[in-house]
Amino acid sequence: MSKFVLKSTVLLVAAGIGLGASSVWSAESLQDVLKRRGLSQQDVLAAAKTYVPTGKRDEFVAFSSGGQSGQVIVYGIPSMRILKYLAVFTPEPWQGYGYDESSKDVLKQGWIDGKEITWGDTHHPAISETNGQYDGQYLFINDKANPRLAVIDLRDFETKQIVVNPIYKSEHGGAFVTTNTEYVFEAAQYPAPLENRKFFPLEEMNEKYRGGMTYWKFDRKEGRINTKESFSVELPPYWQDLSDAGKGPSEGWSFTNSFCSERYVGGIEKGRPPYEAGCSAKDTDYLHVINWKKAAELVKQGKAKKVNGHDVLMIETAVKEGILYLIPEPKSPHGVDVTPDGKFIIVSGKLDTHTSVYSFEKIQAAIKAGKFESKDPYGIPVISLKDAVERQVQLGLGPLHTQYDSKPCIAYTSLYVDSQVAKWNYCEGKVLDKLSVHYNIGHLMSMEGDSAAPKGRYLVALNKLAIDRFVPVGPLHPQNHQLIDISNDKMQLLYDMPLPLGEPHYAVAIEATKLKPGVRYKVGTDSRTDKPHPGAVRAGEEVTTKTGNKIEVKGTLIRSHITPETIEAEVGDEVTIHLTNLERAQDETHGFTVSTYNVHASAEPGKTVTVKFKADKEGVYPYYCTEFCSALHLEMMGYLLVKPKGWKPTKTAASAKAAYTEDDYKATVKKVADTQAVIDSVVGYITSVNFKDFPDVVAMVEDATDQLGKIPEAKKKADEAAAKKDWDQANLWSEQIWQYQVKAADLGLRAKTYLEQNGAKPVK
Ligand code: RUQ
Ligand code: CUA
Repeated sequence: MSKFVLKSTVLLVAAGIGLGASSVWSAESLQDVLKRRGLSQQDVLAAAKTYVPTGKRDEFVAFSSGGQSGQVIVYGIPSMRILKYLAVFTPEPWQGYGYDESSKDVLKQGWIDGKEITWGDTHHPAISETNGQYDGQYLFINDKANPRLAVIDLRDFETKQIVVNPIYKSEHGGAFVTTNTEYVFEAAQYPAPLENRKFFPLEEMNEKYRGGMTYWKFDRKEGRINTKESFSVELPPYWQDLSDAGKGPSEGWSFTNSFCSERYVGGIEKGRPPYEAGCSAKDTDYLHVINWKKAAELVKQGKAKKVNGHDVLMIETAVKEGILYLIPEPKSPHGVDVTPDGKFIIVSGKLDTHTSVYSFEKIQAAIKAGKFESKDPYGIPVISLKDAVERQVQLGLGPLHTQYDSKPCIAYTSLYVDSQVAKWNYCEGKVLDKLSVHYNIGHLMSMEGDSAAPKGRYLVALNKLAIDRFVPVGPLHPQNHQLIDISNDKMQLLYDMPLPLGEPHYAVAIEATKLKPGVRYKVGTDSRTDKPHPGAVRAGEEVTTKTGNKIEVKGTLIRSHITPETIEAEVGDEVTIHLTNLERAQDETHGFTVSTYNVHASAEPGKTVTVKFKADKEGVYPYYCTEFCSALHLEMMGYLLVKPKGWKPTKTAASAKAAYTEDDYKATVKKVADTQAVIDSVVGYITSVNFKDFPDVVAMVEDATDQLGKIPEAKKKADEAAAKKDWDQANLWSEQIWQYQVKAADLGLRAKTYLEQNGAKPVK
């Protein structure tokens, strides 16, 4: 039908028939559109660089912090199309996150002091690395507000683990990974006593408050952080900020900024100057330089002290063992970024117009020579700035973060106050180009731009303010990510992308081809353990059991019914429902909810999910599939019947007046036969080509075979009923046969289209 309409429109236009050539919309030329929409050549060029036509995909995938939403936002580059929100620290209903049992368990790992926390302030995502390069296997992100770190498996884009920092009360400089993701680390932010639930007055800041650096041991085989083998290095109560891991020659070391090394204690309400004044009084703060490899060995040798049950290497030990050094850095620094070759560390001071390039070689030489300008109040050796710095470059006002290009020595630094990106050469100390952004850029991100092998091409400016860029939506503005083309000498601003979740702090982007997520689970998988789910059943094995007041349902989901279709309970029963999605076709997700019981699950193909609740109110509660999965999705439902205690039925299933006649039954049988002819022709086509070479088609064929496999059972029931002239039953079971056929035919047609579009070849 739609093909026909399209064709006739084309014909009309070609023949010049219609309302006169100039008013035929489809004949509008590019020039006409430019004029009508007021676009310049430059705009069209930008559009051509970002437009991704239907059916085509993006080159890069960005993972952006979702800020206070506690989530991660995934979008494509250069189209800037949002692909997904990943539920991390915050319940997210669509994915069932926080509404089914296994995801509730993940969120529960993030409870602190027995308290449920339902949000997070995510700042810095990091992709796992192999030899310093993004490998696309895992994503990590921190929560600044409630010091935590999450592990997301990029095989299914699900959050698998949340760990609570055992000694911090706030955390900012994470997540960062070491060259082979041996450790994921995070630095503290606001100093506090390390011991949990311990009070010391602010006047004892210098003695009792501490910062720190935590190295979480990542077990790649398990895909989880091993908390037992993780440790921290105690640091002075300087406000630690961002960090980065050494690589290449600097591998084994980590670098962490700090500000407020004044250790100022505010109190504006007592007439004292506020923190913002007291924390930026000095001209320099400290870059912390830590040999984490040696620190890990020292911890293994038992040189750490247990604080809250966690290994902490104390400042005194770290100094004695020569693994901790400080270097002055001007002034209130924020970003610290190791160059791709690992030779330099670039630091920008928020209140300084310079960006400093530190040389790892010089730092090592000073350490080796024992050449220190002083010790800080905690006895940590301080290397002088001039002994460590390679050069300082004047970039502009409020430099913050630096990212790297695929071209050697080229870096991009965000200038917060100037609202600009500076492109510069850190080997020669030359500014090459500047581009204005809108407005007040924080982080910036080039493609794989913090790895050992940046990919260049694009840069995204993560702006703090959007101001006038978008149609107004009230005082709370969307965030603004601006896409910049960096493939030429001059940067070109291409696109403004409003992000409806805030505040995104940092983002990372990876080549799309490096991501290899699955499209289905092995049938009966618990996605959080990656093992067979104990509540999983196959088709025909569905069962409901009751022991005491505990009801356990092991059911299945397949287009278009939930088995079972009734769950009977008495008030006060504890109900556990496990559901296995039997589908193998891509994107055939079913959802599940029970009216008013605040449960929801998303069961992607093959997954088994569990919801649990107490049936604490008498009544009738429909449950249903929440994803529009098929033409009869609305019929994919059932009833939870919560009966009063001791309730007995007064009526048996009454033999109501027959609703269907023999003619109805015969008509249905005819419909079934006609549909079978369609199926046979589709099957004929599929088996005539090399469909087995296409895993997606094989999955669809399996699903279709599943559906067809249920027909004999239904046919037997229909035949038996017809023999007894029970036309109701005979007709309804025949209708069910037709339902199985329709689903099989739908899958078959999808498979056929796929084969035709992907060049299937005939087989003999
Ligand atoms: S922040 S604008 Cu990374 Cu939390 Cu710098
Ligand atoms: Cu399954 Cu809708």
